[in-house]
Amino acid sequence: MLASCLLLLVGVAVAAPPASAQARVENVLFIISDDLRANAPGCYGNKVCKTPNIDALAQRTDAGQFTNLAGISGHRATKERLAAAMDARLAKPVPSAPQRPRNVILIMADDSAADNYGCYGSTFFKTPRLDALAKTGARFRHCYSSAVCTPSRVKIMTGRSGIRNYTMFGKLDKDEITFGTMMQQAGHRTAIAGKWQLHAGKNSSLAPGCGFDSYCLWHYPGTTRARYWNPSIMRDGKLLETTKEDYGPDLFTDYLIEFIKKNKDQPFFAYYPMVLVHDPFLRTPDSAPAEQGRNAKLRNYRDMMNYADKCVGRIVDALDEHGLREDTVLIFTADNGTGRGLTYPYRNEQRKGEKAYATDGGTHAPLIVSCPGTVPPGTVSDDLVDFSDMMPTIADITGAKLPDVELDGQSFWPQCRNELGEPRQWIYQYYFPKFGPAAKAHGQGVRGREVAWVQNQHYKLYRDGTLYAVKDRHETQPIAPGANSTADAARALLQGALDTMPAKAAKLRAR
Ligand SMILES: [Ca+2]
Repeated sequence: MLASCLLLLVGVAVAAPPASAQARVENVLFIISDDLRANAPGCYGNKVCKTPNIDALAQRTDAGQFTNLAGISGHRATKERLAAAMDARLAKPVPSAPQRPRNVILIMADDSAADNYGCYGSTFFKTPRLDALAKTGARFRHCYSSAVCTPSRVKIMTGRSGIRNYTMFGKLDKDEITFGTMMQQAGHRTAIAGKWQLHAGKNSSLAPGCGFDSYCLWHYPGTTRARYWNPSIMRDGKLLETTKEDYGPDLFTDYLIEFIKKNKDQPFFAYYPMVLVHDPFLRTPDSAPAEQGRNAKLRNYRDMMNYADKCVGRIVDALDEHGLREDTVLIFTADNGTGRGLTYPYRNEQRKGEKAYATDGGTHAPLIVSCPGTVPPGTVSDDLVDFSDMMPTIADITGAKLPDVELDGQSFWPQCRNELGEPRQWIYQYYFPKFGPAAKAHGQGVRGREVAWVQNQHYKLYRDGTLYAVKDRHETQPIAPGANSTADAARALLQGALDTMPAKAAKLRAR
């Protein structure tokens, strides 16, 4: 029967002989589809799946030269999607290698959930520059940070789960290898600007030890509390002299723009963990001289979101000015959900910030990737992204060598280019909250505070066995085993994933 026949197409690709050909070069391309039956492509009579390139391949023997084709997998994809994706790959020209390794700029806002951004459906917050980056690049709908700063920052910088390397709030263990070191060793110039807060306790980390050639940082040894007006900033070993007219976000952005200009002729990596939009919720340089008082907090927060967007836009403008946009991959995300003191409109509801909670509102982060000419406009991915994926992705983009340690991340760079890649089936989260109520629902070990879970786009299973639908945003309706077969299958998948992770945190210093 046709439906049970396996698809087999054979093409011999013959490269055009080079001008000074010494020998004929022949390449053989062998594509094995996963679960793609012969009734899926159009050339086997299917009227639903559009596969003109596979069809064309079936008609010819000089199929052209194809290289760089990875195996295609993804059991959750439909037959139609697989067929279309395979077809798109055949149509895609082999990208030419860039003249030099790409630059990477990673920008991470402080405390703003995905629903604070226009491109994620907000009409209340104004983020035109980020929305434009999403529209002309890639946007991921299922990126998850940790619920608060430190675990997110440690994870994004090291590519490792907190169960392997989280120690305590405000600390990055000095023995960990960061993406700064990885990029420095790869020969990129490196800089960091914004918020540090990783130097608490013994054997903690400072910027130079994490591979950054230069830095401009708040919450760094020698600085005091102010991050916004009259900010306290350590810049390459010297405390900046600032006045009450100086606004921290401007200074960090200026510093990185200068870094870009200085290094425009060589590969660079810049990490910008913004101080925006964490409290205190103060007016920005662009705020109207409106009355403060009632509603000032939310009004200011909205202005701060808009200002964070403006800072991103200034970085983009600097890249444009130096002709670096197509050589530079710009990644934007945020470290955790919106502050709990804020309530803001989103679509038809009022949402309260859920920072520090393990819920979707605490961990669902924006993720936008831009690189004109490489990242196709309008790319929207439903694949899962975990913060541990950032380091392998940066390595993939630049060709840098990953450190020889146990990593939990995997590259999402193929998905940025609208290719299938190897979609994650789950992400794992380990969380040791300093905010006690966050552990109330599912805290287990180390005096009831450890919270661990695995999730995919649809379900979330805590280590204590409680299962929720991800759309149950406030996790009020646990799903009992046996309630329905879809949930049971998800439970089995997620439990299997949980079982692959260590039972105990390797470096936790509980206080
Ligand atoms: Ca934060």
